[in-house]
Amino acid sequence: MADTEEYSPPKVWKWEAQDGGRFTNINRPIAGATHEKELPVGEHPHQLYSLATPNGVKVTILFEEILELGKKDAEYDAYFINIGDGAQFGSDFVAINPNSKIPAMLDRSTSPPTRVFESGAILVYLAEKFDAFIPTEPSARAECMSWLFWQMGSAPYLGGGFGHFYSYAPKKIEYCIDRFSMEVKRQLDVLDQNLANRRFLCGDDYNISDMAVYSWYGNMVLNDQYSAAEFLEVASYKNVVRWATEIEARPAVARGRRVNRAWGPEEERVPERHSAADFELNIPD
Ligand SMILES: N[C@@H](CCC(=O)N[C@@H](CS)C(=O)NCC(=O)O)C(=O)O
Repeated sequence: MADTEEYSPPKVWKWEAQDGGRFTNINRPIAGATHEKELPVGEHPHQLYSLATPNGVKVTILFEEILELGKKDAEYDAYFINIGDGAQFGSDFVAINPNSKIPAMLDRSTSPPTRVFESGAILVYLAEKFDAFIPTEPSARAECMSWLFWQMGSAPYLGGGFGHFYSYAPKKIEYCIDRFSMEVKRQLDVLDQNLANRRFLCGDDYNISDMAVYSWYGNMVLNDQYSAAEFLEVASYKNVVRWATEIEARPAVARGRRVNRAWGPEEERVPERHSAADFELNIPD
């Protein structure tokens, strides 16, 4: 990769071997499947193909929250998609998500089965299907959608921008780190000010927007995402920390965070989830 200071873009960008850091081997400028690959299918109505990243866990948290309400029709099989190995470019996966990113879901309780991709769309689909964690009154629903879409639009600055340049890029580029630190701190302040007078993002009730925003920004302030807690002084966003701590203590959230996780302490991992019993096989202390 050329030095930022010296790099002068050619007239036409070419796809050449690049030193893109951690994701170099899977980055491609074209869409579509790279290989034929059948996906496994379990016995439940919902088949989830995912990974315990922030975009993945917001969906498994919602599944676990709905199941916690006793809605057994929300049962799901969650399969591990190894994006480091390029599993998101397999033919069956691409048929569910042409964008080749986790999470991707197939609802086999409809005929024909319904595919859903984009984590925000999956949250809305499931919340509407099970009439849970989504307000029905139009103003409350608008507020919920606003915060949900805020997350979908904002988190790429946190992950793809800040996280990439602070943690993953092959070298530290001050301009990029400054630009995205500024934006992420502004976003944390947006949340902090909103939560100053609200228990949850939309007021008194916990909903899918909390699950989505918690998975990114809650994880950031509580679990040192990108090892940047000190750098971004995340503890200073006290309302965000208080809100995230309350959400993280929910049993369904604790379970959802473990699904499709194949890293971290062995006993917390649940790489595949097919029933509640999968959590008991690895009970954390
Ligand atoms: N906007 C998408 C983003 C999904 C996304 O970026 N997923 C990442 C993991 S968190 C992924 O699958 N990356 C694989 C790749 O880029 O090839 C969503 O919210 O579902």
